[in-house]
Amino acid sequence: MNNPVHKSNKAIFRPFQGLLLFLLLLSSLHAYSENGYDLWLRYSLIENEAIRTQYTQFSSKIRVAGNSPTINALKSELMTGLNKMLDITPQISSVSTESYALIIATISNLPDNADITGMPEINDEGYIIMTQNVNGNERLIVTARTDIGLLYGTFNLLQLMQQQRDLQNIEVASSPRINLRLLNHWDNLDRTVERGYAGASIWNWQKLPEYIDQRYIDYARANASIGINGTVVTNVNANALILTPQYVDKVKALADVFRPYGIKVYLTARFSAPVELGDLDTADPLDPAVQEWWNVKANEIYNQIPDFGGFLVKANSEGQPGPQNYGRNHVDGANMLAAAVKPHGGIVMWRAFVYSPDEGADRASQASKEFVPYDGQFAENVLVQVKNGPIDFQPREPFHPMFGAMPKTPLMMEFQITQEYLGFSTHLVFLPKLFQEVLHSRTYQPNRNTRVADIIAGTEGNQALTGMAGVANIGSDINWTGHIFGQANWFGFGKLAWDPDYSLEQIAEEWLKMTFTPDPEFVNSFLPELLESREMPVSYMTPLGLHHMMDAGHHYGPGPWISNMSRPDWTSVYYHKADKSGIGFDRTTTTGSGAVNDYAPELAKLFNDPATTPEELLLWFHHLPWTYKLKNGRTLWDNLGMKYQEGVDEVGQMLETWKSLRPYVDEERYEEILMHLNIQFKEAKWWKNACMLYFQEFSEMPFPPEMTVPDKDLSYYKSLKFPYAPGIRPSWD
Ligand code: BDP
Repeated sequence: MNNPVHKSNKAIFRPFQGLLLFLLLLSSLHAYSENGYDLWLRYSLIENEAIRTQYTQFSSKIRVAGNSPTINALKSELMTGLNKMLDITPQISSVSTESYALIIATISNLPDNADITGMPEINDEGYIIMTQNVNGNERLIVTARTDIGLLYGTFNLLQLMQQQRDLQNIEVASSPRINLRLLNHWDNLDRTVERGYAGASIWNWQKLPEYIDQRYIDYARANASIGINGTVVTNVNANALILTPQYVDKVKALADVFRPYGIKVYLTARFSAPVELGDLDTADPLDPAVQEWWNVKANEIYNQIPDFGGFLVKANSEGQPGPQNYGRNHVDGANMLAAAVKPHGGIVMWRAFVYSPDEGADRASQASKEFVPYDGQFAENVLVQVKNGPIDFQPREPFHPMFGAMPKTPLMMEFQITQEYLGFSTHLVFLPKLFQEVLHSRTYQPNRNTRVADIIAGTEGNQALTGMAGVANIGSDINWTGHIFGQANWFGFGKLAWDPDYSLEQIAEEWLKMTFTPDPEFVNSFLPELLESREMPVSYMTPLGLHHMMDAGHHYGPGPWISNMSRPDWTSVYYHKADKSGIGFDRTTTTGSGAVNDYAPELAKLFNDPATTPEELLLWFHHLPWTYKLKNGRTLWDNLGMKYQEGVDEVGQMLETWKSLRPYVDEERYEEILMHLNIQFKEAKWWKNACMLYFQEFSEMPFPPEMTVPDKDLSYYKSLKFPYAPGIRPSWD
């Protein structure tokens, strides 16, 4: 694209006045090009005079009380933000007098005449932002119980400013509802990222601990700005080397960078580390020598990193070692590690994503079968980390039936922010909508109105430990997430981990405003597309409850024909079960796998009957004839074709909307997003064509008239191979 108006904001004289005016308008909107590195912390200059005057007034005399690395981080963010947004150099004082226009201080440090009575209670990480009238002048107060709370409050204030919100009479009181708000990086020590689509790992292990990349600081800023307070820096498919002193030194350097921002570091623990690091010949969790090995290891780590968070463990799953290798169980394994970190205040997050050795059982039931019997047996500093659905981060799954089924165990949510099964970093998909759909699902246990969100926030079980993890989509790409809209998923994850009831519209709106522009024309045009984008891949990949039909290994593109893998539950045919009689996985009680009974009886009853199963989950629970009639009176076959087509058409529509927003977005990001949308459109058609041609071999029915007929035949789609698709685990090549 070679449009001069994007290169300069100087007037360009042309004979046609109308055109000139148009160009001038464009040029003022396109002051400079951006590469996405600044995320939602761009702090662009505020041009609205009224808003700017108000903010400048509040920024005229600032007092930030306290003195700690966190307060220093806060001050530096405030300086940067105000300087860029208002083009001023703010004066920040720590001296206590009464005449400040903006006061940032913990509750115990507030001046006598600052009155916060009547504001809702906040917890230790929460904050209050409010204005007060002192002698006829408005004063802005940011207060909290702790310095971290103040940092969160300041970030929030800066976000309100970026959104150009009127701060007059503002009253915000906000506290996180979940304690552990963590990113999980599936990053390997060689800097490859399992299921990473945004370049290499941001952790430069070779240069650590001495070399501190500016990215580490910006990573911490971005996370703190959305309330994320922990990070697991290594892959769940773990490498024992990370536990050696050489690497712990490097992890310490990261922990030192993150600490002022309230972010704790966690590591993945390879269960066989005592053997692999050459010290013992067993990793049996009941062996006292093994227990002692972990105690010593924990001491070593805590000596270096006193606030180390603890361990995340993937055990006895996909080839990872675990207690079952020694005839022990998950409780034995988790509790042994928990005992090692307990004296230091650490925790263990034990993953429930397991593969049973019994391949005959329904994969959807495996975790429930293995874990539910252990309810109440885990040590008090253990959380069981459960994926949002019972299979594996599919475009749509019902919520995981373990939520609600283990009332005596703290269950932690695991979402996937990286888009392994959702088009990598090429497809625009607003995941917060998927996350909230799960969080708001009713479990019916322990109570009728209990939702998944209530269980993970601990309100049902009164548990002390609560947590939510997101598998990060972050890499060394200049824009962090490969696709600029991938940033919205990182942002939205943070907001929902803070409050699972945060409004989706608000998340989308805040992010659009801060990432692009608060111009209502722009925001109002793209907001509906963003919200709708969650449903698009469901329609063009796996509609009506279909799941796990991605091509094998790398999971890039359609592979409904995949049938020959070392485990049947890694194949697509295992999941869709298409044959001449119909399609879908029968999980009902009488004729199927019985997996419906992993849910509360109320739900099992609904899911047992196709007539009462929500249509979007129909083929998850039922194997139905191609001619089965859906609510619209059309056959299942026709509906499949219509859904696939709908997904394609909606992407096409989103692409057109984006094109219409060209005047509002700088050239670089506009073009990047446009190119990605074009790829998504092409790939949506690929999915539709490949799947419908494949299923037609079984249905033997003509495509519904609504569907565009594929322009290639099935053998073409089957022939496509992608040996170098990104994100694949090296050992799975
Ligand atoms: C699967 C991924 C695999 C992960 C695994 C896990 O394909 O790379 O290691 O999940 O969560 O979705 O452990």
